[in-house]
Amino acid sequence: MKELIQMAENAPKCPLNEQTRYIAVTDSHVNKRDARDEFACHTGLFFSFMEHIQNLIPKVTGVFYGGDIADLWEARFKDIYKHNVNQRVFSYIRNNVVKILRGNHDRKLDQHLIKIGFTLNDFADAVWIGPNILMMHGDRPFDVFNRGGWLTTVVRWFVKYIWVFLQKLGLDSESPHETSKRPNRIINLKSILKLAVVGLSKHYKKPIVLMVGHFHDAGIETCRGYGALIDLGCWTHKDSVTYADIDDRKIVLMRMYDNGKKEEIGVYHLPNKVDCVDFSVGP
Ligand SMILES: [Mn+2]
Repeated sequence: MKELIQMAENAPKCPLNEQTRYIAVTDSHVNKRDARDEFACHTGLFFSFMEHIQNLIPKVTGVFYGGDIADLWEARFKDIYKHNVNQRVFSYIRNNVVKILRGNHDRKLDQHLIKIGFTLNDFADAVWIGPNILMMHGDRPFDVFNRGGWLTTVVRWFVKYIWVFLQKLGLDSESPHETSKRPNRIINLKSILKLAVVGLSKHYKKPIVLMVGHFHDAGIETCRGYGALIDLGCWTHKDSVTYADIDDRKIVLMRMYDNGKKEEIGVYHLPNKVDCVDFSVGP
C-alpha cells in the first residue's frame, strides 16, 4: 500500500472540469504483424477511432493510454516500427495522447518513442485525472510476477517459449496477450486492487477510482461505497475494442465493434464535492 500511495503522490495531475473531455484506451499490444499480432486486425478501427476523436476536438481534450501499447515481450521495437501501418499508429498516438502509462509489456517503450518525437513528459507510471481518478497500468505494485527481478524473467521466458508451444499444441485456448491473467488468477490481483481502492479512498478521504488496463477484461466494480476499480479492457479481442469516455461528471465505459456499432458497458458517476465524506472514520 505504501508503494501505491507513493505512486499516487508522484503522479502528475491533469485537470478535469467542464471544458475537458478525455478518452482512455489501453493494451493494444502492437506487434510485428505476424500470426501472433492480435492488434493487427483492429488497425483500421484504430485509425477511424482516432479520426473520430480528432473530429471531437476541442471537445475531447486528449487521450490517456493505459500501457502495453506495444508488446516488447514478443517483438523488438524495430521489428514493430518497420511496418508503415504501425508507424501511422504511433504518429496518431503522438498527436492525440495526453499521457502514456507504462505497462509491464512495454515498460521501456519510452526510450524508443522519444527517438520518434515523443517527449519524456508524455510518459508516467500513474496519473491523476481530476481529483478522484487515478490511472495506472495495474500490474504494479501488487503483481509479484511483474515486479522485475528473477521471477519476472522466469515468467517472460515461460510466456515466450512454453506458452507459445502449448498454444501450438492446442493445449491452451487462451491468448498469449492474456498471459498476465494466469498468475493473476492465482493471487487474484483484481481483488487486491479493489482493496487498494478502499485504502486509497481512506488515505485521501474521498472516493478514488482506480482506472487500469492489464487485465483485458473491461468492467466497472464498485468497492463497498469507497470508489471503484475500472478495467479499461483492451484492443486485442477479436470482435471489439473498449475505451472510456470521461468528463467531469462521469466515466462511461464503451465497447465498439468492428462494424462501428457501440455499446455501453457501464457508467460510474463521479462524486460532487458535496458528496465527499471523511472515510477515515468509516462509512
Ligand atoms: Mn499488461
